[in-house]
Amino acid sequence: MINRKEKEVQTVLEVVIAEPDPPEEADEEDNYKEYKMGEDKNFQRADIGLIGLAVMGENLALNIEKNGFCVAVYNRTTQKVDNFLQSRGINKNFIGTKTVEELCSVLAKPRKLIIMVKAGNPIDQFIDQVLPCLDEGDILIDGGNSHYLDTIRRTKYVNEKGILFVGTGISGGEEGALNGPSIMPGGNEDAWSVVKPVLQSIAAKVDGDVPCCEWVGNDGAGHYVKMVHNGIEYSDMQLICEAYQLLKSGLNLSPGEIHEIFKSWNSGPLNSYLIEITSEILDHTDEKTGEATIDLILDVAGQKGTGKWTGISGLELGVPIPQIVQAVFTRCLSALKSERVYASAVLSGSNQKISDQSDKFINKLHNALYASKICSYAQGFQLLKFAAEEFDWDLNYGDIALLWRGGCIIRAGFLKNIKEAFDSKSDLTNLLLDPYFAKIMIDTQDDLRYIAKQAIDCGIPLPSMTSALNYYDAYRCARLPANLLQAQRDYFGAHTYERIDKERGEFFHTNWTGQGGETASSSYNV
Ligand code: 2AM
Repeated sequence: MINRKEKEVQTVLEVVIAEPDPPEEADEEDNYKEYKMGEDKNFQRADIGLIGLAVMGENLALNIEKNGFCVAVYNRTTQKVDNFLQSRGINKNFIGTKTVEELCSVLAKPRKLIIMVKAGNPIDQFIDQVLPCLDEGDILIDGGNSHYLDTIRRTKYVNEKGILFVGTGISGGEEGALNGPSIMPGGNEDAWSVVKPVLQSIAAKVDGDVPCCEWVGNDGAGHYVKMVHNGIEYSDMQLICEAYQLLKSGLNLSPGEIHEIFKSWNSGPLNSYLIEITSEILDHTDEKTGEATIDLILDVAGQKGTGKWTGISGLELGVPIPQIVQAVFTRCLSALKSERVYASAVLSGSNQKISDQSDKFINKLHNALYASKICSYAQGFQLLKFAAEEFDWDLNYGDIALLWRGGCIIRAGFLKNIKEAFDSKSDLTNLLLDPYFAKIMIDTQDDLRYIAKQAIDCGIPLPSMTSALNYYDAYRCARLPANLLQAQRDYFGAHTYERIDKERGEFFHTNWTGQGGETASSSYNV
């Protein structure tokens, strides 16, 4: 006998899962509370709910179910619920629901609901729709690509109604969602102990059984870390593309030859998901034409905005992340395809060719790519440090490196070394100052210079690697020409400057022309 108050739910359960009866003692509400998640497949109150059966939601639901949990699913277009339960969800521990009320009524308490709907307004709309059906202590988990400021706002809003909110970054695409993504949860820490068993069980694992899922921090911290992950991803991809272009246009290598190079690089310090898939992409042949697929793809890059968000945050917080911003702009430049084609016939470049034998060049290119990658991660982690200060997040950078070690798009062998760097010095100012990475930079910087020079001489664009080199050289420069910049600002705008022979914080103004007054802009603003 199913002892249910909700008649509708009973009907749905019978139709959808047709599972045996729950244990007798589970009839009462209190017993539901005691019921441990995932323990009894026959128990019909779901461990967790998932809203939004698009690609990520569907795969995530399957991942949660296969880890032993009963998942109630709901989608605005309810036909998708039926389709799912009749296809990939068939004969599995899912409960299909057709209304938000029904969804909430089948969930064990405290309710845990993962929202996988389109980022932006749809999330706010769904929150408003679901709130009346929830009780104090229930937990809403936004697993989409939400902007961290939205997550900060939503955490506060939902909290005021007595509900706990978790905004979690989930990276790894479709495959990761199904088999183990990297999960970056933030929000109300009170929710962590409740959602931890589910989230850690479905996350990617490294070193055997270490989950790539750890509590990140308050309100928007999880989504912020995911955003920076994406910014670094933009930069990683751009660096790989630059190496590809040098091998293709500089050394005139075929896709097959470049495939072999990336394949060999993947077994060294550059070992990473992105290098691995690059190698596989270059080995792919178009079925129709028999040509390398890569040569048939239009060179116009798309973007969904998370790189831009990272760039904007860097600008707002005043953190130098030139490679991430450069990667976004390089995508924008690629989009000007017809202009570029026209310009290629109008504007001349260089006739020089790469002068060295290919083996020597390829080895140096490997090191240049590695050095540039380190600079890019140094920028990403520095952005996190400034954001932690700004938003009062207690971020653990070693843990963040761990979260990115598996499951996500930027997963890479060297994140283990980044974790070690921050674990041994949690207040490390910049990754470049960690002894392990400082040594690599010192050892590889000449190769980065060599590659930059070759590209410049041959007229091959190298925006991100040269940006990395400039970052490195500027960061290690004890005296930059900003003294002149300050003088210029003071000359035309009386903006004042600090002096090397005085204490910091004391500001001076010079009457440069003898005609301006002594009034500085601190007291006089044009
Ligand atoms: P749909 O299938 O009804 O379009 C990705 O777009 C997911 O977000 C889909 O599951 C989609 O549902 C859902 N979605 C988009 N806008 C939504 C909204 N305003 N409310 C609820 N779900 C929405």
